[in-house]
Amino acid sequence: MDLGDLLKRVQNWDKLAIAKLITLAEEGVELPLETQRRSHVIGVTGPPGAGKSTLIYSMARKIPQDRKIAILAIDPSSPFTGGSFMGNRIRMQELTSRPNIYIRSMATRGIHGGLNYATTAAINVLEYAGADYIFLETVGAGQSDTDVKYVADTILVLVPPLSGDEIQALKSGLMEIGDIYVVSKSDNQIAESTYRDLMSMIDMMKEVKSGSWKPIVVKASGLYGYGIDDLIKVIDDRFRELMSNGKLNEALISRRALEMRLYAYDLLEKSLSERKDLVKDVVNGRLSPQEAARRLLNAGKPRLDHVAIAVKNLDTAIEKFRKLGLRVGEPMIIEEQGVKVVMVWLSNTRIELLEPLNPGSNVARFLESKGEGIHHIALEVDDLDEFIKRARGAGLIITDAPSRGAEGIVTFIHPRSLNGVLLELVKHHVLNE
Ligand SMILES: Nc1nc2c(ncn2[C@@H]2O[C@H](COP(=O)(O)OP(=O)(O)OP(=O)(O)O)[C@@H](O)[C@H]2O)c(=O)[nH]1
Ligand SMILES: [Mg+2]
Repeated sequence: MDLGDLLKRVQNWDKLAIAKLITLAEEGVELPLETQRRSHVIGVTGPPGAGKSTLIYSMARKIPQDRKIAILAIDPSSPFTGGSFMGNRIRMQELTSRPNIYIRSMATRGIHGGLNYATTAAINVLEYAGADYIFLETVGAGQSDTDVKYVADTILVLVPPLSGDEIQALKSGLMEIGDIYVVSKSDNQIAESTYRDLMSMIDMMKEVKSGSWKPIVVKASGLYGYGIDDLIKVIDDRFRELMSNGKLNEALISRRALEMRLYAYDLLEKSLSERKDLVKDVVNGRLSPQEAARRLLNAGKPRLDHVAIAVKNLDTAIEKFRKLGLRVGEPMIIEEQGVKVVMVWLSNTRIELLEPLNPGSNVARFLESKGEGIHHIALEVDDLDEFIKRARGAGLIITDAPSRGAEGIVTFIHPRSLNGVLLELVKHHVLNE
């Protein structure tokens, strides 16, 4: 089946297709999905055995069947610990048979115990599929909670019936991230005092927590279905508020940024293992760790931004580069420079293909006198003015005052003053500038 068909089936909430697409994402297949906000992503966290799974299943059973629900269990505890597994599995099987409910557990962890990129990719797939609710179960421990803040619109913290001292002893990180606190297993007698302790704790926190949403404390029992309708109502109120105040789109930005960060960590780990030589140089004192880090990331400047090739016919040139298996961008017309350009993306730099727009242009004259070939080399610099000063100091000729190019401010060093090479200097636009 091709990807287009698969995506269409995913958008029709075909559960098999959803599973297939998430598997592809887990395998690292690149899926440039455009995500429109429509799902309420709800992180459910709390200490091991707090009743998270039971509560989620109980809510899923009560949410109207015309709503689409996805449940992602992240880092589920081993099936062989605790007595909870069999009971959960029976409840889970009952839910998976409903067409509106999709359940998946994701056993993989990211580095430092945080979320794995597969999780964020799965959330994107599920939102794309049109889920109304996406429940994300994580064990309340360490990095995965910090990460959940970046992907969830709402965080439910489950606190089982505990004594006041035990609540104090809960990891402080866990007690600060909640939008909704649930005293779980509220069929238990101690639940009432846990509720009171939590209320007074939250009251103190309300003064410091900014924003219009004030954390709420709810009592519920997933096992006996008590308090579940109220909890669903609180969750839905919260979603309406997030939709009306624009927070839903802010959350999308932080989710996609986390996703990039997770992929970047992955690449970083890979390059670290391939560049043992850099570590050795740091150990020997030949390189500072800062410089080694820049080299590892290829982040030092000036860097080679692109090599430009003048061509007579852009379309036939594009064809050739495509056949080489390279990723070719969209052609752009740049009136100011009299050219039509397209970028060919390589991992560390780009090739720019230039076709003249009119016979009088610089590139047209180049083609006439020299024929097709390398037209210029472009360096990306941090401080354009400083670089120009240095070039002038070295007796090089700057052709024009810096002006706006396609992606930033550019100027050129004349080939006559630099061994026959036209050198473009570019300072990229900063996002939102
Ligand atoms: N009395 C009572 N027991 C509950 C309730 N909810 C869950 N339990 C029990 O608590 C145990 C743990 O429940 P789970 O729902 O698996 O808890 P969890 O937080 O998902 O556990 P982990 O994923 O292992 O961290 C099971 O034995 C459940 O039957 C409840 O509302 N009341
Ligand atoms: Mg669980």
